[in-house]
Amino acid sequence: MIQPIRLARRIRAAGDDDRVDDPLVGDQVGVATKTRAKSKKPSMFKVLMLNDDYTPMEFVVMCLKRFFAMDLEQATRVMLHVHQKGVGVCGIFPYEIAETKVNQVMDFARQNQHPLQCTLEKA
Ligand code: TYC
Repeated sequence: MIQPIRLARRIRAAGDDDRVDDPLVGDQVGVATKTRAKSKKPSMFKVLMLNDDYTPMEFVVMCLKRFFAMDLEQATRVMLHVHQKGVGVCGIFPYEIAETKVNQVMDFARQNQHPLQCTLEKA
């Protein structure tokens, strides 16, 4: 009687590499494997805005709208929070995005000769 060839059944998942379990090679017949490409979730950073006595409120609101995609209401709420408490969170991002946003705010403030300060903190 002819024996059917057993084929390796393999569960594939997103992030698999392209290794194949060949059922005709070696003794690993019919072994289901699941491999996953190594990926690490990025650590997140808060972007903080600091209060000062000189930067106009309208300028802070403009920064929050421009660089953090806030609408007028959100931006006004965050600006007033910073004005009253001294510091506030503009958003939480992976390191490189957070760093870029800090640089964008600081460059824009410098170009307009405002002392506005923005910084990073591990979330
Ligand atoms: N304190 C500023 C003023 O009274 C306004 C201000 C708000 C400045 C938030 C900086 O991050 C800031 N004009």
